[in-house]
Amino acid sequence: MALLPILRYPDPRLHKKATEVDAVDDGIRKLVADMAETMYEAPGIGLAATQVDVHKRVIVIDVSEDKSKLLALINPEILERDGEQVCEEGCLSVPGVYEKVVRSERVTVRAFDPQGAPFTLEADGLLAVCIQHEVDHLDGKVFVEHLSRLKQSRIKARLAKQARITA
Ligand code: GNR
Ligand code: NI
Repeated sequence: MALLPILRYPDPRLHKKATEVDAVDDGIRKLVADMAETMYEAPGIGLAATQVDVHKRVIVIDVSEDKSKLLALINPEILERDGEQVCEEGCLSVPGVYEKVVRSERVTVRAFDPQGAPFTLEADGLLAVCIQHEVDHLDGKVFVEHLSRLKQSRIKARLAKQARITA
């Protein structure tokens, strides 16, 4: 297992569209294990491969209280969406920024597990938010892109300033 460095917004690599995994092999299983370790260590409730500069359609999620329910989704596809919810979101690639985003309340997602078996999951609440947030990453979209242009430029300016201070 290994901890992977997480890309920080605004990094152009966060806007690459990830490609489908064509075979769930040991390389993908190692990526899932490393991403899970990186997510738990951060700590976060989800991580998309895009955030660790691997542009393959792989996400890990664990929204459980005791961090005991790891979900790995390979080639996730949102088949159905329903309703609306507003959640204050954060992102490991946008540290220190928390903003309300409107998303679907419920989603049905189909994906492959690390054994290569297909499964379908119905999710609502925070899990549904997290699935949508992570699938956005795979499509090159960071949550701040759901906010107004003004908020986006303020966030960019703040993070650039912070990067100068910590450099
Ligand atoms: O750790 C995370 N918390 C979170 C809170 C509200 C909505 C979405 C998230 S996902 C985030 C981890 C992350 O950046 N995943 O891409
Ligand atoms: Ni994120």
